[in-house]
Amino acid sequence: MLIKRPPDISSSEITEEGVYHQRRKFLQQSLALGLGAGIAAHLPDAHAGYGGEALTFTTPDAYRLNVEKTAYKDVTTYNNFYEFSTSKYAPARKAHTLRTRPWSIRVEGECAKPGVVDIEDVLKRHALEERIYRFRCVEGWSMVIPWVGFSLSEMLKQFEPTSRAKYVMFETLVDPEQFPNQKGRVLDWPYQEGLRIDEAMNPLTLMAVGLYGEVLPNQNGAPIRLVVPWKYGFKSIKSIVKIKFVETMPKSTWMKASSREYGFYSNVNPEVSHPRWSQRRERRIGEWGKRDTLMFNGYAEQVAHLYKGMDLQKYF
Ligand SMILES: Nc1nc2c(c(=O)[nH]1)N[C@H]1C(S)=C(S)[C@@H](COP(=O)(O)O)O[C@H]1N2
Ligand SMILES: [Mo]
Repeated sequence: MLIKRPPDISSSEITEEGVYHQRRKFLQQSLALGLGAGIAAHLPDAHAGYGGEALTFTTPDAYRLNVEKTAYKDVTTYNNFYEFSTSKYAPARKAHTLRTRPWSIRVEGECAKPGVVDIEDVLKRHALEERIYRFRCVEGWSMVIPWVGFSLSEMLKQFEPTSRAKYVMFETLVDPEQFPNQKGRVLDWPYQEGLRIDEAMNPLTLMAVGLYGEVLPNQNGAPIRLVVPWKYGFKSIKSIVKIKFVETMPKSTWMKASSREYGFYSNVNPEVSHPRWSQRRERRIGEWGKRDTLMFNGYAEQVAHLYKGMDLQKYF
C-alpha cells in the first residue's frame, strides 16, 4: 500500500516556490467549487497533487539540492524513451500502453542468490527517499528532478554478488505490444545499460520508483528505473526487467549504436566533447540562457575517486 506522507512544511527553500503556487491554485479552485470550510485540512502536501498515486518517503537532508526544480510538466512531457518514439514529446502521449503491474525483475549472473523479485516486494523491502538530483542529457539540456527511490546498492546486496561480479548489466522490457516503437529497429532491443560494480554500489546510484512525490509516470520509466546523476541521461535506463552481474564490461545499447559517440562510462564531463555536442554548457529546461556544466554534473565530491588515475578522454 502506498500512503501519502505527512505534509512537509520546510518552507525555507526556493525550491518550494512552485509548490506554494500549486497549493494556492488548489485553494482557489476549491473555493471556486464552494468547498470553503475545512479546506486547510485537505490541502495537498508539498509533493502530491499531480494526479498520480502518492508515495510514502523521507527526505534526507543530504539530498535536498537547494536549486530550483524543473517544472513537473516539463519533467513529464519532454522525455527520451525510444521504445515509444524518438520524439521527446511523444512518450507522454503514448506511454499509456505500458502495463506496470504485474512487474518483476530477474536478477542473475555472478551472485550467490539469483532470483526473480516482484515489484511489490521490492517496494515493501526498501524505504523510499526523496532525492533532488541534477539530470543532464548528452544533447545539452538538463533538469533538476525530485526523484523518489532507494540506493541500488541496497537491492543488489541481497543477491550476494560474488567476487567475479565486476560489472552490472540492466535491461528494459521487450514487448512491442506495450512499446510500439519496438516494432521498428531504431535501436537494438532490449535497451541495455551497464555500470562498473563500484559505480552501481555508490550510494548516489538510485533505483527510482517515483518523482515529485508520486509513482513514476510511464514515460519516465515506470515502474522502476535507474538514475545515475553524474552520468549522461541515457545511462539511466527505464522500465527495468533484468539485472545481471557479469565479469566483463557489458556493451550498452548506445555503444552498439555508435561506439565512436558513446562510451561505457559516459560521465558528465565539460572537458570531453561528444562529436556532435560540446559538453561545456547546458540549457536547464525552463531557463533562457545556458549555464556551465559541472564536472561529474556537480557530484565530483561523491564520485571523482571512482575514476582516480583514469584517462577520462580515453574512457569517455
Ligand atoms: N529503456 C530506455 N531507457 C532510457 C531511454 C530510452 O530510450 N529507453 N532514454 C534515455 C535517455 S537518452 C534519457 S535523457 C533519459 C530520459 O529520462 P526522462 O524521460 O525521465 O527525463 O532516459 C534514458 N533511459
Ligand atoms: Mo539523453
